[in-house]
Amino acid sequence: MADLAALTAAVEAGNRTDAAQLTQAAVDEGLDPRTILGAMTTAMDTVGRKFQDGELFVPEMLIAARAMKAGTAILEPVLLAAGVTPEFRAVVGTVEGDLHDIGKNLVGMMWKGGGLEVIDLGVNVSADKFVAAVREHDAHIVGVSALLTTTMSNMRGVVEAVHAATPGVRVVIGGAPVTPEFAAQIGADGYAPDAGAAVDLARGLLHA
Ligand code: B1M
Repeated sequence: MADLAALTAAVEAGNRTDAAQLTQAAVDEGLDPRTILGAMTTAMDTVGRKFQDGELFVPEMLIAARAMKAGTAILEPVLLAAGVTPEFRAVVGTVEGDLHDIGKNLVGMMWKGGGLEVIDLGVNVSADKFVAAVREHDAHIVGVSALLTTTMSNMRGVVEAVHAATPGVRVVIGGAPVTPEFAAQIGADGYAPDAGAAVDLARGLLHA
């Protein structure tokens, strides 16, 4: 019998072999793919919470995301065949001039783990590129990361350009030098201090 509790535990522990096998077993048994995905999302929610609380660190979060990827690789064709697609799409990128991508990648992984479709534009992304990607993918939310005090000022241009070109699309920001006060100052829709909090922030904004 499919063991979804074990699947949740495997993803949380970052065990990708078990995550893949347990996902395959659940698929073979004909379980609703959304239920299987839910078991993995639950694990990533726990990982995000523990990360926020300082109980887990970056490596554990990365291996959990990798285990979830092993499961979703099996699940994706089943979800597609069942006509299940993520309700919301997100565009993420590191702001223009900035090449740091580890935090941005974590946010992207956690958003995927939280059920969003994520389009990752990489690093050194201009405001125009963010806008073009939002239009191309009909995205609902944009996540912008900056690690340098010299590049965080470029976030203002992204917020303004996305809001002007695609009203209603939310822009959230984060990264080591970024503060909630700065986010408010540049008109961003939100700020998250870490990748776990970014999931709660996106959910709150998208379901508002
Ligand atoms: Co650079 N670097 N770096 N660097 N680098 C820092 C950021 C720095 C603090 C080091 C220092 O001086 N102590 C400093 C910035 C100083 C400042 O501006 N205040 C610095 C500098 C100066 C530079 C260069 C200018 C160095 C030089 O060439 N003279 C240069 C800049 C290049 C450029 O970007 N144009 C540079 C280059 C590099 C490397 C390429 C060598 C490498 C990046 C590799 C890569 O990313 N692929 C690198 C690294 C690794 C670092 C440090 C050591 C680590 C950054 C990191 O990945 N942290 C960093 C010092 C440090 O932080 N201790 C440093 C781990 C990561 C998980 O954390 O990205 O903060 P972080 O993400 C967190 C949160 O911030 C948040 O969630 C994550 C955790 O969950 N978060 C978001 C991030 N984005 C978010 C978005 C959100 C929400 C939350 O919503 C969308």
